[in-house]
Amino acid sequence: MRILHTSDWHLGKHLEGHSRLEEQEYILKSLTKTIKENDIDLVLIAGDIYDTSNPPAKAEKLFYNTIKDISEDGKRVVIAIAGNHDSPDRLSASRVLAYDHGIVLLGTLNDIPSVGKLGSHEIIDSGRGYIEVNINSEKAIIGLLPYPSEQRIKEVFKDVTDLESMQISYSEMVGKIFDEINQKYREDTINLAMSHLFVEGSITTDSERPIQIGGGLVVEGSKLPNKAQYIALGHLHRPQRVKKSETAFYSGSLLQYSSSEIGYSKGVYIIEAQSNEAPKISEVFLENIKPIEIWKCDTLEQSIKRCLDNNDRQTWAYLKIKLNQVLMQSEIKKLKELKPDLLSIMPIYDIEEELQNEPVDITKKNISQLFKEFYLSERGVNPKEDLLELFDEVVREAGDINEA
Ligand SMILES: [Mn+2]
Repeated sequence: MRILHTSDWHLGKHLEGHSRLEEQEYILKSLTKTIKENDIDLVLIAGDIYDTSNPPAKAEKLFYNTIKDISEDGKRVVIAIAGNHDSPDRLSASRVLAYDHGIVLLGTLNDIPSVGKLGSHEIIDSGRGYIEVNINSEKAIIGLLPYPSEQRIKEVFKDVTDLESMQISYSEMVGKIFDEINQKYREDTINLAMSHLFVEGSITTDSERPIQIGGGLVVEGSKLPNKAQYIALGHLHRPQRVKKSETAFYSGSLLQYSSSEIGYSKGVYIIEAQSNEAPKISEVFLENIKPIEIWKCDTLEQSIKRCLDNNDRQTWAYLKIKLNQVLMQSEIKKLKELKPDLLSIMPIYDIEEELQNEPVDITKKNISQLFKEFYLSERGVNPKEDLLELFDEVVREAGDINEA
């Protein structure tokens, strides 16, 4: 069986107010071509299909058109699960219609796919967290755990009355589901799993909405189903194999979604799997049609030239300019006209550099002076007089309280 693993499409996502839909459309066309050329039998989409729980109509249209095109009237099986950005109900709303096209859409663990026809293939068995499919006379058991939010996973264990007293952690709850999945796997089947979660020790970027804040929703690698031959994960936008695991991979996002994703290529994984054998895994890179760049310029003139020179190039750019005075509105307007794909213009004032280079003995400065310098280094301009007065007032009041 030839499987393709992708995730984190984030359809409808904006970058600093700019739509990425055109790029998403282009890359999905090219991905569909890759899928067809490589004779893929099964496509796994590991969550974050959309960027928000209420995606724009254009994003939904792009998703439906794409999966319909990929499945080629049910010739190929496509399975998509909800990520932390998706609304589970919205993603799976059309699931009943989708089976005919060979498509399985799963919002939560409570969605149990129906046994029966799946395009030209068949779901032979299903239950909480798994399906068994027959695709071109090869059988696969696929563990499926759509984004297990804390609330959704607790829901699963609501009958376990002494959950609180057992003090069972999030990682352990997820582990219990994966245990159930592990027990379904057989020697005569291709054994796979797919989920959308954060596995301990993985590398993050700036464009994921963290689900691991405070360490609460981190899953230990040892909890993943160890009998799975391949585990397709979503959430992290940098493609990577999970630390200490031979079988679990994040495919990464479809496009660069932040400037922290500049240094490496986006991709998908193709897995050639047979029962009872280690699968062959290869990475296919996705074209970077409109890269994000950071331009550092020493003067306004240099910035204007840079915008002019790159006007025709397909690129997004964060512009950083060294300045010793505030940028005029007319100058900002001019730069944006020359390069409409400027994501932001960040002035770097010389004063800021001076502040950074000079060791400061803060004990020798009063708090009002420190506030003024901090404001200047953050905003690039001096705080207004009334703001300074307000700050001093707050400091005075805090002082009064402390003394009281
Ligand atoms: Mn994501």
